[in-house]
Amino acid sequence: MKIIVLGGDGYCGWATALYLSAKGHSVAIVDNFVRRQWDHELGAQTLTPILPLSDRLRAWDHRTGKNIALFVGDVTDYDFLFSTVKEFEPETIIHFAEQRSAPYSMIDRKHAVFTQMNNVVGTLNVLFAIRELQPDCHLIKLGTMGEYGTPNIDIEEGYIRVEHNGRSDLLPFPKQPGSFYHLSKVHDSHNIMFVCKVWGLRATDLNQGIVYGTMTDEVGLDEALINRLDYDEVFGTVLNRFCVQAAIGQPLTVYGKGGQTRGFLDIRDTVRCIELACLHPAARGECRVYNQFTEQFSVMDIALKVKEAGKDLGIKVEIDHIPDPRVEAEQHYYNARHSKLLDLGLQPHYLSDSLLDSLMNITLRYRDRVDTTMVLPQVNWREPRNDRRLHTNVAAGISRSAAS
Ligand code: NAD
Ligand code: USQ
Repeated sequence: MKIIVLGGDGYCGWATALYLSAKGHSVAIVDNFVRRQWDHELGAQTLTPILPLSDRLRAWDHRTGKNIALFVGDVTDYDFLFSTVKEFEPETIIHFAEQRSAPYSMIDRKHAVFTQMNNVVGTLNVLFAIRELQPDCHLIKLGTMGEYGTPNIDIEEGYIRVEHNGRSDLLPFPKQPGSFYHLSKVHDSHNIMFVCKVWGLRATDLNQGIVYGTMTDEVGLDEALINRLDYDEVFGTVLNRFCVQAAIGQPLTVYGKGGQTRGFLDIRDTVRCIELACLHPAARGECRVYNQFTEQFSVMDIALKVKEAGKDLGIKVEIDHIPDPRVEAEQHYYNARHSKLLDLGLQPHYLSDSLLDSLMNITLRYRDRVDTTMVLPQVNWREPRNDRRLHTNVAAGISRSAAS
């Protein structure tokens, strides 16, 4: 299959591009390296020392004899996207190329506006390019479980049957997103659903939970192929962050009570879920929604698991409860369905002790690279920064507010 991976230099995209290339598909990566720029902006860097993309691709070619094509550019630039799709003629486009951090989108007005423009405009461009050039192409779009929020009823996979005043309909599941980033995904989902209906495009919207881990079979082939592992407060996600915090002997930063419950999955399951979606495309005019996670845990469950794993490795792990910088329910009902990818054949890697040990071992290997000033949360949902007063970069703003 000819597959374009938009955002293939990122965390999920890199692992996916290698996995699909290893399976014999013809893969092209599209990326504008903006994720690497955000690290510069924030003064952060991945725990693992990732190489420039051209070096990573050379290493992949050298190791496996497989070539991954590269198109460097911005998906919000329609001329660039158009020429890329025209040249590569993909049968599937996997769209990871968005700003994916909730805290980044909540820094201030500029970051909120940028996030929604980047994500919504990029996705609209992808939809128009498919319609104009490859109307049969299957779009696999990364959404998020956070689109649903935490309703007090079971979460369905995309749609819910509603009975109202004696009538019944199958409707999109209600959305209660918790950040400008999560909202951008809701806007995307509506646009995708709309074009499947009006233009007959085929799409799979994968509402993914929080991904953890960094190792896949392909990434593990060579140090030059190593994937990113973010631990900073803006881009680090909770389980990856807790493993790094344990490795450097800092208390785990549980926000508030830690009863916030989310869906989680191993990065090895991310790549397999994408493959399953590729191999079983949506029909023309169909907009499928799959909930892509394998287990649900509360933040406290995760903290206690990391503490336990620390014991096995002889590390004493402490847990701190710090004021929650986000506006979210700290205790709530959560039960989300996730059977459609299992029905297609997903065999999950559950969060076992051995898996946590291996993730902790990676964080221990690179712990000298950790910048401890990047760990505590500074972005506050209730108090966005005033961007008119900010003429320096965000990192400077963050250290100023930390100092005051
Ligand atoms: P990432 O930031 O590591 O990767 C995104 C990549 O897209 C980066 O390489 C970036 O440079 C690129 N990109 C962004 N905007 C672009 C643009 N306009 N043009 C070209 N390239 C652009 O993110 P990730 O963790 O790999 O997440 C990938 C997708 O999966 C995102 O859409 C995210 O919302 C979704 N997702 C991620 C997680 C998670 O836990 N990481 C969970 C659920 C959903
Ligand atoms: N949290 C802590 N302590 C921390 C970090 C986070 O208690 O040090 C809490 C947060 O308050 C939140 C939960 O952990 O309740 C998850 O936070 P997160 O930063 O791990 O994940 P989130 O912001 O939800 O975003 C991540 C990805 C995003 C993806 C989303 C999937 O960055 O791209 O869409 O996970 S989901 O959570 O299902 O929406």
